[in-house]
Amino acid sequence: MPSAKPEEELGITAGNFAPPGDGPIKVIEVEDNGSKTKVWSTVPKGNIGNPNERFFYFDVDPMFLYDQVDAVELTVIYRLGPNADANSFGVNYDSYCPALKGLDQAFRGTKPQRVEQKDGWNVAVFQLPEPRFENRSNGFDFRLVATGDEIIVKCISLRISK
Ligand SMILES: [Ca+2]
Repeated sequence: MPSAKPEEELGITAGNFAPPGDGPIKVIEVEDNGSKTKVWSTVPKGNIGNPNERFFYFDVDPMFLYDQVDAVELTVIYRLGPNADANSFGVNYDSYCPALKGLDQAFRGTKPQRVEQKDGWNVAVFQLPEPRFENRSNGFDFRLVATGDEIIVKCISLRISK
């Protein structure tokens, strides 16, 4: 099962577009149950496109999808900054969906998850039907999306859906 967190990228690699690129990120240290933990945070991307958007890109080891599968499940342990739009957290991913074409296929969207703002971490589980993961999302396989504030990621993992 591919997974990633800072300094432990096992089949999933975090992308970084330096500002003012499309998806700049950095590693930060946070308090987590009394100890310091490294997590990723997006950073504002400047004047490219909508400055309110946050994108966090990921690349997946091609061996994960060497066969076509119906769907994969993406689990993200995360929180969003306090000014994030509560209904904006979602995923865009490279899909083989035959009903979509071009960029709509390369950046197929999931339904956004409603974000509960609370102390600690949220867990989001996204179903990604018809995944293709051939680097068509700006050179990556999928990206997390939110608006209004930073996306802070502790850990991310993928598995083939049953
Ligand atoms: Ca890839």
